[in-house]
Amino acid sequence: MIVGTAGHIDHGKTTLTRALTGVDTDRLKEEKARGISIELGYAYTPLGDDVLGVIDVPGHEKFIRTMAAGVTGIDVALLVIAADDGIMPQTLEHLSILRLLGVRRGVVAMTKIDRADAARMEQLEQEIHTLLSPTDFAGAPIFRTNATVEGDVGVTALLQHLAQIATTLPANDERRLFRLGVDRVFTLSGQGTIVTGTALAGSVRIGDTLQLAPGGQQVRVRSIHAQNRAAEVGRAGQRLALNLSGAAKDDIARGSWVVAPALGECSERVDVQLTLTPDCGLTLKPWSPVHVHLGAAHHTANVVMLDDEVLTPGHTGRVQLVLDAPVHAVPGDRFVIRNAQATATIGGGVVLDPFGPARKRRSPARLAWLDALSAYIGNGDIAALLARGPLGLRASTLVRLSQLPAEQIKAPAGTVEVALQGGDTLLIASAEVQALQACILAALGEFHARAPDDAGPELWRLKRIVSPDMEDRLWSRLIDTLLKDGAIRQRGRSLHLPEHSVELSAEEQALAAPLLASLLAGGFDPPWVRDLMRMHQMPEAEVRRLLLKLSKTGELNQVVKDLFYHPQQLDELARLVTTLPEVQASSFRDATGLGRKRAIQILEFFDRVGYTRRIGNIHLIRPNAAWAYSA
Ligand SMILES: Nc1nc2c(ncn2[C@@H]2O[C@H](COP(=O)(O)OP(=O)(O)OP(=O)(O)O)[C@@H](O)[C@H]2O)c(=O)[nH]1
Ligand SMILES: [Mg+2]
Repeated sequence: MIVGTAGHIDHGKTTLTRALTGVDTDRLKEEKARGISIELGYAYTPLGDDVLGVIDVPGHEKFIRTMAAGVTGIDVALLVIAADDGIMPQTLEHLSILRLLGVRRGVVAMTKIDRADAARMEQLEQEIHTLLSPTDFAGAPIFRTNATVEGDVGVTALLQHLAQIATTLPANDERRLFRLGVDRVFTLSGQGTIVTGTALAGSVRIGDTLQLAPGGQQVRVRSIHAQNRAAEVGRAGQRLALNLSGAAKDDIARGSWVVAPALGECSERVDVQLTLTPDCGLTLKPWSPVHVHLGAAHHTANVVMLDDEVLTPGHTGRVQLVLDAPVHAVPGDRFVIRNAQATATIGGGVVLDPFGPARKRRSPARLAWLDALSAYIGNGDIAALLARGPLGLRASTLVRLSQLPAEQIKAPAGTVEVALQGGDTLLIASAEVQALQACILAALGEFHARAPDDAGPELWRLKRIVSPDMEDRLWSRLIDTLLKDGAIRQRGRSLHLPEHSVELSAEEQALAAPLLASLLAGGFDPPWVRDLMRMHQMPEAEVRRLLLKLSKTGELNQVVKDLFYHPQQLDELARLVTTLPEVQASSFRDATGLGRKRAIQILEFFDRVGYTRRIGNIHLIRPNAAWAYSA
């Protein structure tokens, strides 16, 4: 069990910690000289079969950041209030931080009772009860202590009470993947880099590979101390010291995380539910600057509103925190925010999506997704998450969000799985698959209605119309199924509904055959409509009409007005594109032997049909956008 102290400066937190554990946590020279705590102190003592770990925090208002880092992951708060001084500003601020971070169990020590009379203590107890009554700490017992004397009865009673709480703690969640929030890093000569922190989930064994987040370096666990004892395994809820190989001390800092590799991804944008305290005296507006304390990390951030345009004191709303650096977080993680000057704690809340988007942050789909994450944090229901991921969810994303190993994630019945490149799997509800197929059919119908003379869109062009964000493998799979079922058909590279057809009469086919042959023979530089007119002694309008009709049946492609390419030649040009290290007008011109203008026209055609995408002067082949669609 881990207890964290809290309370105003000089109220006796460190003295009480020493009385409980026998350990003096004020070890720094400066701490001794000034008689105040500056750094977090750690002390351990046996407690029944268990070990009691005490994290002693500094009370000075300048060290709130250190305090917030210290109390993440504690089981029980020990609120220390001096009998003579009573409730003071950091009593209130620390209490507020404990509440915002979701610490639910607490006990109170009224210290320095040798400095107050009975009436004063009675009165202070009343004040403490009043202070705690609206909180989770309502009714917390108050122990009267004088920790400066040996064998103080109050301290003994407090220790007994803590031992009793230890027997009632719920089992820690070891099913989830390992996460440890680092609050200290140091090197031991001859040993390497040691990190300490509280394991928030999972377990770790000697030899395990973990990852730094942020940073991404893989590290190996050389040895473990759990609650100050050498151990083979470290578990959720314990304070651990991990000896890591693969990372230097400078790679890690307080606020870093050491996590299972599947949890390593970090983000600078975190969508959260934020509550401002009623007395914070501050209204948050778009891009308001704040300080964020998340785990043991401290960052500055700007606020992007997701619900209303402002957030007023005492209210809760969803915002995106745009942080100064990437952070590790999981849904349900608690955080505290302080004002821009870092002089007051103004609120806090719960992480919803650790990977907030940069665009379309407040679209209905996003807000519904955040709703689903809220529900998920409450009930752990993955089906609800899947139902809200209209384009499916990657298995790796589900692992990252739930922190459950892949084999423990049970996709609900009726989930369709699509293998993705790189080994990941896309999970999507079959109802969503049907809805997407309906969307494709509707989009094709609209396309035909708008362009009745067009054969139909190419595969990737249709995807851009229906859903540019969809995983390409899912798209291929949907089209595959629709083709197999006969719900859509393919002609050349065009997709169309069965009822949409452009037919050439026998007479037209006879006239078209020599035109097609000339275009094929023309290679990369086929004849224009006017040339064909001369070559085949046909009226210009007739040639143009026939070629347009052929392009509607997919037998030709119009690259620019009056210039048609045979699909075989386009296939070859598309193949040439893949051979270029960088596809630009000049390199493509050189590869094809065409003029610059024509090279550009062809590349623009490839852009238009969705084979390539132009960024600046470069045309990138769209991922997975195979030129010739093969089911
Ligand atoms: N008389 C008396 N003095 C106490 C008691 N507890 C602590 N003190 C004294 O109060 C002073 C401050 O105690 P600390 O334990 O350092 O206080 P703290 O809360 O840890 O202070 P910070 O960490 O700086 O916030 C020290 O001189 C202690 O000896 C007590 O019960 N009775
Ligand atoms: Mg102290």
